[in-house]
Amino acid sequence: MEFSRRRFGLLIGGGAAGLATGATVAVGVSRAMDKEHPAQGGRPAAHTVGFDRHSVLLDGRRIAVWSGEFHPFRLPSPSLWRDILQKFRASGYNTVCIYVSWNYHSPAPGTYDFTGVRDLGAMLDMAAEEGLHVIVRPGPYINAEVDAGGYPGWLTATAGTARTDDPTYLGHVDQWLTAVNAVIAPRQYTSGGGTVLLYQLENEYAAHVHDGTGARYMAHLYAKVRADGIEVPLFHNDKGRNGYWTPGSFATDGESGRYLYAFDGYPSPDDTPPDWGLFGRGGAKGGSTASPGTPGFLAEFGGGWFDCWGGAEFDGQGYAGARATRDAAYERRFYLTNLANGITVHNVYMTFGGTSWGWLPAPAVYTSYDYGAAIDEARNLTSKIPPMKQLGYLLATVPGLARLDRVGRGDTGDPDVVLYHLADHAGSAHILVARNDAATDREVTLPLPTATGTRNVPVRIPARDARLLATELTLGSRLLRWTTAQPMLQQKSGRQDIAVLVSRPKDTVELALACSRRPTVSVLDGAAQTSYDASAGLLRITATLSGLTRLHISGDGHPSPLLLLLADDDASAALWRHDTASGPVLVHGPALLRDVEVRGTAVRLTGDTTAPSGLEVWAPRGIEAVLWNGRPVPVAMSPSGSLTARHQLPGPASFALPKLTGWRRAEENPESEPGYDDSAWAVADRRTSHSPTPVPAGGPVLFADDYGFHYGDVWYRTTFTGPVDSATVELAYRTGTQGLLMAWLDGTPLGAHRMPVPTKEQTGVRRWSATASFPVPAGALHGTGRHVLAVLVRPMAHDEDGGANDAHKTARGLVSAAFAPASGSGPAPALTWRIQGAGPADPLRGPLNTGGLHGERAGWHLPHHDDRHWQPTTLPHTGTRQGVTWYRTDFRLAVPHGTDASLGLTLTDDPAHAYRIQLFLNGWNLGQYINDVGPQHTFVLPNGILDPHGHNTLALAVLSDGTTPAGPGNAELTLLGAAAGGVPLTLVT
Ligand code: IPT
Repeated sequence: MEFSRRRFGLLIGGGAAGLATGATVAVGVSRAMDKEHPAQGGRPAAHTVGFDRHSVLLDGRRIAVWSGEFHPFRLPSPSLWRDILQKFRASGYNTVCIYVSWNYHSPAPGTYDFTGVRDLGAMLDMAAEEGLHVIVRPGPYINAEVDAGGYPGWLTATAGTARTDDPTYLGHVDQWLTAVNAVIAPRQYTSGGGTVLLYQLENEYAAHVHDGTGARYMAHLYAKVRADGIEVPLFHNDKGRNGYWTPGSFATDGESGRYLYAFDGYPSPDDTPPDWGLFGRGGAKGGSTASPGTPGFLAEFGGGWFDCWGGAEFDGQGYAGARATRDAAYERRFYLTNLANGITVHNVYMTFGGTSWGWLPAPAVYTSYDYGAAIDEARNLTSKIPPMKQLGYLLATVPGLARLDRVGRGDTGDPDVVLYHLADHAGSAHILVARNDAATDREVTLPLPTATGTRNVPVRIPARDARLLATELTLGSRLLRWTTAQPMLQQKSGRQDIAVLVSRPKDTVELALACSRRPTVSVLDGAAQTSYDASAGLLRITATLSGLTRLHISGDGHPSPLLLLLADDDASAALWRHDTASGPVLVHGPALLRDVEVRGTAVRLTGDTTAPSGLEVWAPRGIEAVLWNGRPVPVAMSPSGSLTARHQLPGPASFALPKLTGWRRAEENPESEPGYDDSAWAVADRRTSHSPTPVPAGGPVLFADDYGFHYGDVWYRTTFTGPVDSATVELAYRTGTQGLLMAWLDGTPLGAHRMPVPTKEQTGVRRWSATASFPVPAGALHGTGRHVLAVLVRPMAHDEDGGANDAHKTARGLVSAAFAPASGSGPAPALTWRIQGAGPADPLRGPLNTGGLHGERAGWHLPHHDDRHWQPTTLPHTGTRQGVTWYRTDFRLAVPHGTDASLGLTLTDDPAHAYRIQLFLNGWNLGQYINDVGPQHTFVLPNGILDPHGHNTLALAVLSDGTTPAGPGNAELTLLGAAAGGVPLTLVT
């Protein structure tokens, strides 16, 4: 945990990291790269990552890889990465899967930055410290709803078709891979320096599958990555179970035994879960035969879905809508089906979605990438966590689940209820997954296979839900003959065996435990009926679940008593297991258990409470004392054998958020003024472009990317002399959805034009373009004087390149601009344009932080900008001026120490007002608000960027199109979550 204080940035010149000549790489230096943890290089591998057709094998040990997706680049605050990683591990994941977005790390060709919020090495080290394996996916193409699908802006202006074997493109790719692999290679599990298990090549590459190009491209990537010292298994995520890029399909050597087939799936909530593994129909492309030699591997499986501008995906409900439709039942129904189908490498995309801050978001999506995921954008665990945890803990404590053999389908007597029957290959257990595909709850009688014959047991399965049942399951030294409650975990703590089984609140569950001797049973908590059948040697238990039902079972001839905990989902949300060197620990009560350390006779727990909570600890033998977040907690031994706190742990302290007042206001867009000096701007005089957007006949090229302006707003100016006999000026432009253009003639607004938004049916058409046609005011150009036409374009982002057709190179900015000649007059004048966009990349905040507004170039967004001469104002504010106006204020926060508060900025106004805001917190561009489009009103302000104990500066850059009154309306800080606990915070400076 101290490493973040030791970490520092270091610049390595070209070649030092094995880069192509001239490249500059800045990397963080951290544990895995120092001499105690040497990098790879010639010595024998410390560990192995292998696999067979059933699962991944770590050092020969079978493991189900249960992974969640998290994008560090969507949380620009490294100390909070640890928060997310701890929440992953506590929630039952053993692996985190990350994309690495090339554009985030590369402001210019040959320059790669892995420092600060881009410190990939630090993130990988943290994952290792937190006991998580890592799947890395550095592209080069990632998609991921980010600008250009992760390609750097500068790559949009280069030759060579991307995602092919074009040598120019591959030259750039190799430079990126060299840089990123230098960070990853020493942190592989095999090198002993880290926990990187698997590495993805490319992303959902469905083009050029059959024409040779794709195979050559994939083979090149394979060889390059291997040459860079990546020795763990590689894989590709097929866009569906198409059988694309299976082992042997592209690389001719070296790949055997070290390459996996994986695929992605994003079913919608009312789909019937697909059978694609053990229960699939097979065939050349599908089912279990897509890659018979490798384990079932879902590289991405929907844990939610992204929403689009205007809230199109979830009927304006935003991510609450995603979470409501892809809910806990969705997770059980699909993920348990995946398990039943032999999927043993399973990654949930997203588990924490985060924020597409700055100019990261692809055109379709807005700033929040919450995704409706199990952990929300404000870092809160949601109601989607319990199913994840229940399954994750089960996989961790019943290792046989990493290899299940198909037995067949059971008959449920109900065509809507599917029953998968599997057998634990290593043990005696039968695992059953029962799934209700109907939109109504169903009560069915399930035939459960036991060693003593079929047991018919009644089970209620809610609409579109599923559960896992088991028979002949070993619990410590005992055998559970059958259970209709889903096993969640088993462990031995102290002198007793503990087993936890779960179901929905109010479910009646039935269990039968093999007992050759009549046991002594006490129901310690809750209501349960038990009966002993001496002739069958069975203890039968039924209970209707409410909270945590506890039974203590002893005297049945086994060395240890058994504590049986029957938890409903809510109770399971408060149960946490953690492995320590002294043995497993189980905790009940708090909102989160982050870490456990056993020292002498004390167990030191760290974690969070979100309300006053009980605390109960089942600890290894000999533990007498409990500390919670460093403070001793008086405990007593409970009848359940736990150390139970005598008093509740406190919840978070309450505190007030300041009102945002003291606003100051300044207008800008000096670029629209005729007298503005644009002599330093680039002349837009290029004749050719690598963009697939046609250059208008006769040119010139006006595309912003061709002049090095890749992110945010772009200005164009042309100076010409009159007279011009024209009634309109025609400005053709491209921006991606929700883009905008404004024009001024001699400083007078001509108007604004907004990119027409495609209907839901048109969303597949990505290359939005439009022509703004503004009337020239009568007589404005009749004289012989000098005139200036100024145009501001707000491009939204580059298209993604899902189809591998260079869509990311589609033009942004003006395409053509001319006065339409009046009828009967001569040709309109040829215009020479100058162009200006974003300045040099911010070395701290990266290349995607700012665009080309005057205020951004002049640092108006930065905390130390002197705004004393700005005009004091209050919000809400209304005005109809066309152009750019900034608002700034400062506020102090005094969040109590020890409280992890997650804050947001909420903007609201009359939805008829047409304006948009880029919001900057302490200089960081944390999002774009479009008042009359939405649906996002609340923007997460991550701690680290936000100083919760100090002074903060907010700057709003408002673009108003002059057609309606423009805001900002109301702006206020909102509390999105608070916990007593959290991780140590380091400010990002
Ligand atoms: C798949 C991509 O691999 C991933 O990057 C992301 O875009 C995700 O889906 C959607 O959020 S694309 C697939 C759904 C066609």
